[in-house]
Amino acid sequence: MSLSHRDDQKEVVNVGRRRLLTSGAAGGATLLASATNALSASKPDPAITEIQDWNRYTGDGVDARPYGTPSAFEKDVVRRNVPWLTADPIASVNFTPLHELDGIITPNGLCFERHHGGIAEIDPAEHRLMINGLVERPLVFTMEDLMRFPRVNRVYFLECAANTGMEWRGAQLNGCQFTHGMIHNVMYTGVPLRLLLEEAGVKTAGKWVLPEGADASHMTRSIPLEKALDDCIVAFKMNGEALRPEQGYPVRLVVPGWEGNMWVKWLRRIEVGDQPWHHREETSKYTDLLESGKARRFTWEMDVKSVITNPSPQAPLTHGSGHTVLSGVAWSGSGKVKRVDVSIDGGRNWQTSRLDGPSLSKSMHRFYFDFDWDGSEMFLQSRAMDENGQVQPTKNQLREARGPNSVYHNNSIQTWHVKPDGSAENVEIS
Ligand SMILES: Nc1nc2c(c(=O)[nH]1)N[C@H]1C(S)=C(S)[C@@H](COP(=O)(O)O)O[C@H]1N2
Ligand SMILES: [Mo]
Repeated sequence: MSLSHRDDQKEVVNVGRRRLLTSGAAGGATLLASATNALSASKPDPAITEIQDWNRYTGDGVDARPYGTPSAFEKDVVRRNVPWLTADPIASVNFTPLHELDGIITPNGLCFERHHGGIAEIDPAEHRLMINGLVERPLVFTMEDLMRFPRVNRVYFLECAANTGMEWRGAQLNGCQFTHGMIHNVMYTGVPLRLLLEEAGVKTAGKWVLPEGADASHMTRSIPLEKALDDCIVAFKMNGEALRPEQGYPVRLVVPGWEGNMWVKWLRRIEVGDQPWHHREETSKYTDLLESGKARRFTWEMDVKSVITNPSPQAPLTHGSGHTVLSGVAWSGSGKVKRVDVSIDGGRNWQTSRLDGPSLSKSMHRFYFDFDWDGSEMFLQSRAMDENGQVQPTKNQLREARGPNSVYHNNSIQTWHVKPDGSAENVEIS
């Protein structure tokens, strides 16, 4: 897309439309007097009085953008990585810009990426999914075969178990994109894994499944058969279109509510066995070493959690005191979020926020807290509760339970320190 002037194009003069826009702005100003700038006749606003280029010239035609991309003014709304976190960008991670998003769906191009061996670029015509091991009939599916099974649409969050892991010992990264951005929330279309396993016929001894990725990391994780038969999906679409290569094109496993590592991308094989395999990603990784020297393992479910996305360090308050919209996201791997409470004074007083949008099990929920900011400093916190009565802990409660050395499954309450100038900083309250 080009933002350049195009004087060769025919001028569009639309005085009637300009009049309409002017009176529209004046009417709107009465709505939220303190939240808008009152129109002043003495200082004409060129945004109203001048004809802008986009009002004067015709724009791009329908052949200019066969696959649409965001406005050039949204160029900072991108995934970001933290170079010092990993040795190289291949076995690495980038983060969803949560502070730029609203509602509950993560746009495909902004879903954080986590891969251990880079992005596999797979030709779907050459891709196969095998089911073997303790089954009556070992099977191989092409993508075309998969498309002939009955399919379902479900919205689920995927959170990496390491999300917020860098914050365990103290406030570190300055922005919810970095502290909480290893999460995305997507509508998947795919075939229930149960249907494929039934087609293969799981033998009575079969109690576990091992999904395997076709990428260079050969990602494998042990999943109990009950979960595989319950709500797992072999998905080929995200938000209506094909999975992106970085999300596992042409097919990935969806393991609702459970840690992201188990959602094997570029899914090529599912082995059925009688016991867990104890592979790398469930022994040396994705386990939590406690102070006793013992480690927690098989910590599959993601705990109830929330974060305020606006304001936050990357999204300061720029409008001064008065009407303020505080917003954030909440989720729980065990079901729906029932309530999110918000504190502006570091947890002394709590008020219940307004949940808005679909409330779906194991999906992100959006919350808002509309209030009058008096312009003094704030310590913003949010605390989510799910339908099963689980409540987000404070950081100290979490450290008391698990010791100082963990990385994974940090679902503790986040604090942003908002200063009178509206800027925000990641802090910890003890
Ligand atoms: N094949 C394969 N699957 C994989 C991975 C991988 O490196 N290879 N990474 C896992 C991890 S650790 C996470 S958190 C999620 C990330 O999914 P995303 O890239 O769609 O955000 O994919 C999981 N599935
Ligand atoms: Mo992960």
